Amino acid sequence: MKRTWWKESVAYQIYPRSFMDSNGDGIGDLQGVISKLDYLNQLGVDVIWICPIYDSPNDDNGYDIRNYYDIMREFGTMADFEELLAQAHERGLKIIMDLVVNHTSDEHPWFIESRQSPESEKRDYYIWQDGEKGQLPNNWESFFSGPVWEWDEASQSHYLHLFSRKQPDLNWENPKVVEEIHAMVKWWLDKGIDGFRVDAINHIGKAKGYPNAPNPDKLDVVPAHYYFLNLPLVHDKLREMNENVFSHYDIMTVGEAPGTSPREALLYVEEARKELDMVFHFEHMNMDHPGGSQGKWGLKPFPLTRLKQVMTRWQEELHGKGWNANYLSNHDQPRQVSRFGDEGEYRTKSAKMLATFIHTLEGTPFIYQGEEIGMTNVKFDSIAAYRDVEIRNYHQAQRKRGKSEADILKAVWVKGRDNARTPMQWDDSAQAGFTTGEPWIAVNDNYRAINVEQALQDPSSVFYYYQKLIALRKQSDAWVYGRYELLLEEHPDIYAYTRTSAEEKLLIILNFSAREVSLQLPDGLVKASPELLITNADEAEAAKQADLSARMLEPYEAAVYRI
Ligand code: ISL
Ligand code: CA
Repeated sequence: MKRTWWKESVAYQIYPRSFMDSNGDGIGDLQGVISKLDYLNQLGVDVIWICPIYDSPNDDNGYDIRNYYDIMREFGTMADFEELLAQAHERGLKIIMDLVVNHTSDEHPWFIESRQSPESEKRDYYIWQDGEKGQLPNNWESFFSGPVWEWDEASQSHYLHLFSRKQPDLNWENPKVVEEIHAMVKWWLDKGIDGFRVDAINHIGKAKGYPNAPNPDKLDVVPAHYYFLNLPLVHDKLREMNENVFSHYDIMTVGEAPGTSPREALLYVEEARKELDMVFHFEHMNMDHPGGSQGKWGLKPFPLTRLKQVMTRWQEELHGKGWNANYLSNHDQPRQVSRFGDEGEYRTKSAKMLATFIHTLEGTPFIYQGEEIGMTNVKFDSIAAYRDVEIRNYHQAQRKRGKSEADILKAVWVKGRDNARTPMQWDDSAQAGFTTGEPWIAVNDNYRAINVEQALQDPSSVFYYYQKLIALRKQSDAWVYGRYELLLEEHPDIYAYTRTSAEEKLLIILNFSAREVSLQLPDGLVKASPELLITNADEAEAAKQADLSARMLEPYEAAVYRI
C-alpha cells in the first residue's frame, strides 16, 4: 500500500459555530479557532476538518451556501480565514474544508435567477419539474421530513431538495454547473488548503424520470439507493473532478457516503479509480436505527458481534485497495460515549476504550470536537431549546401525526444532531468558557465537571490518553499499515484483533461492556513477554497480569500490546 501523509495523519473535526467564540456574540468564529490551535497542537492531531464557513443564511448551519467565495459574517472575514490557514500551517497543521455541492442555499444568486422564470439562463442549474400545485412529481421523502419537492408559485413548478426546502439540489447533469464547481474548488485549493470533506456527495445523481419509490411513508436506505444514492453519474463526476482539479494538488479528500457498502465504497476509493481518497460510511451509525417509518429516530439495541461484523468487513475489503476513514461521532450524530460507551460511572473509562478502538483500526482516525474530553449527549427539557432544522422539522411532522411532546423529546435526546452541537466545554466558568455572551445554543449542564481545563490538569484524563494514542500511532508501522485480523468473533463483550506488518504485531483488546470478563486468547498467539503499549486500566494491575492467555478485563478496559 502506497504511503501518504493522510494515511499517517489523525484528523480533528471542528464545528465552528460551537467551538470558540472570540467576540462575545455567542457564536463560535475563526478567531476563536485560531486561539485554540495550540491546544490542538498539544493534542497532537495533524489535520483539521472545518465544517462549512462560507456565507450562508444558516438554515442548516452553513450547509446552505449563499456564496462559495465568501466567509460567513458571524465567523469573520476572508482575512481571518487566511490568518487561520497561515497559523495552522506554521504549527504543522493542515486544514480541509467542507465542500457542499449537492445543493446550495435558496438565497444563492444562481437559485434566485433560476427561479425567476422557466426561460432564465440559470433555470437548469437546479432540478425543476412542472406540474400543478398540490400534485407532487413523485413520492420521495426528504432527509429532513416532508417531500423533496417544493412548489414555486412564481414559475408554477416544483424544485427538488433532498434536505431542507432552503437547500435546492444542483443539477449535476448541466455541464455549466460542473464548470462553476471546478472553478470554485480550484480557487480554494489555490489558496493553499489541504483538501476537502465532500458533503453528501453520493446523492448528486438522481434517477432518470424521477420514478415513485415503493415505500411512500419514508424512504429508508435500501429503496433510496435506486433514486439518489451512488448512481453512476456520481462516479463520472468525481473522476472528472479528480482529473481536472484534485490530481493537480497534494491534498486529501474524504467523501460523505451514507448507505454505502464496502463493495460500493471501493468504487470511490480504490486507488486506481482516482476518485476520492476515503469515504465516511454509515453502517455502524445505522446499526441502532429501527428503520422504516421510525427512520433514525428510534433506538434499536444491537449486539457487539454486529459491530464486529460490520467493521471487520470494512477493514478486510478495503485492505490493500483503498483507505478507511474511521469515526464514531460527528456533528450529525449523538456523542459516542453516550451511544457506544457509558455516560455515568464509566464515562472516562469508556471514552478511552472507544478512542483506542478508532485509533487502532486501519484507516485515518477522525476525532470530533469534545470527544477528547469525553463530552456527552444533552437533554434539553423543551423542543424550544433545540436549534437544528432536522429536529424542528421532525417535531412538526410528528406533532401532526399525533406523537406526544414527551415522546418526541425522548427520541431527540438519543438521536438529535444537537447532542453534538452544544458548545465546546473549555472550563468551569459561565457558559463553559465558550463565550462571554449568550450562546446560540445552550451549554450542556455538565460542563463544571467535564471541561478542557480540568482535563489538562489531570494526568489520567481522556485528553492525555488521546495524546498518547496519537503519538504511539505515529511510531509504529503496524499501527498505520498493518493488516487487521479479528479474534474471538463470537464473544459478546470483547472486541479483540491484531494488526500485523512485516516487522511487528499488535494486539488490541477492548471490553465493550460494564462487566468484568475473562479473556481467553487462542493458543500460541502471544509470545512470552508481550509489551504493554497503552491501557486505560490500572497499569500496575495490568502489568501483574502479564499472562495474556488467561486474564480478567475490567469494565470497558482497553489495552494495546506488542506481541
Ligand atoms: O439521511 C441521511 C442518509 O440516510 C444522511 O446521512 C444524510 O446524507 C447526511 O445527513 C448528510 O449530511 C450532510 O449534509 C447535510 C447536512 O445537514 C449535514 O450536517 C451534513 O453532514 C446537508 O448538507
Ligand atoms: Ca463570535
